[in-house]
Amino acid sequence: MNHWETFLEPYKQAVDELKIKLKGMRTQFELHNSHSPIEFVTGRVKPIASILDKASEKGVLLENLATEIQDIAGLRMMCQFVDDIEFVVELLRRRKDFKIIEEKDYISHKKQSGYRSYHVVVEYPVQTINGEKRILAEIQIRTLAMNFWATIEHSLNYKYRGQFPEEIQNRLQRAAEAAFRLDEEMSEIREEIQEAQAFFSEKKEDVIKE
Ligand code: 0O2
Repeated sequence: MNHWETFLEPYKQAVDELKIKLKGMRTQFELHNSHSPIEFVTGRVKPIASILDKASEKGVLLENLATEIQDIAGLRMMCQFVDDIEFVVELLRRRKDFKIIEEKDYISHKKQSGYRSYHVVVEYPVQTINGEKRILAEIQIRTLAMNFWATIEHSLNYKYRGQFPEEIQNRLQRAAEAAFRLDEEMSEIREEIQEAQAFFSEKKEDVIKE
């Protein structure tokens, strides 16, 4: 095993374990036939090149990566409605299997770019053959609309390396506004959407029973 593989192994384990645990939350809501505030969960270990880019941008020394780069292990939880986000964060706060060390609310305080999301940085204990290793992981909680915008902006950012042409910049700002309004509109008709979804899942169960 080379140095990077050894360094990243506990992060990989943490992402795998957390993905199962966070997806388990969704399954529990489904079993109780209640609206799941969690639509889907994804996770990844940051690629080495991105770790190095971020370290050099922030002036972080290689020996300080584990403490200074908080999102080497990254999880995302997508919700249908903005109000679901606070509920999910509260569920995370109540858990006993990790410790929240920081929360960043980019929903009440959106970033200059237009980015909106709620970030929770946790300290997660990974059990290794050499004992327990506590590592940092970042859980991003966002709506489907916020995720759509962030995914597109992220790929454009990769293409333009942060130096967007003015027209693209303006369009991204307008798209961020549109995503914000979409979330607002969906919240307004939340009750109707949930009734329709409950009706649909009952119908599906009837078909399975038949
Ligand atoms: P990737 O490829 O997703 O891993 P800080 O030191 O706290 O000010 P830091 O460490 O960048 O800053 O933390 P922050 O602000 O919580 O952002 C970490 C991650 O949030 C980013 O990781 C992105 O995933 C996401 N993010 C933050 N701002 C934006 C944005 O303007 N647009 C998009 N699309 N995503 C954003 P990375 O390493 O940048 O990228």
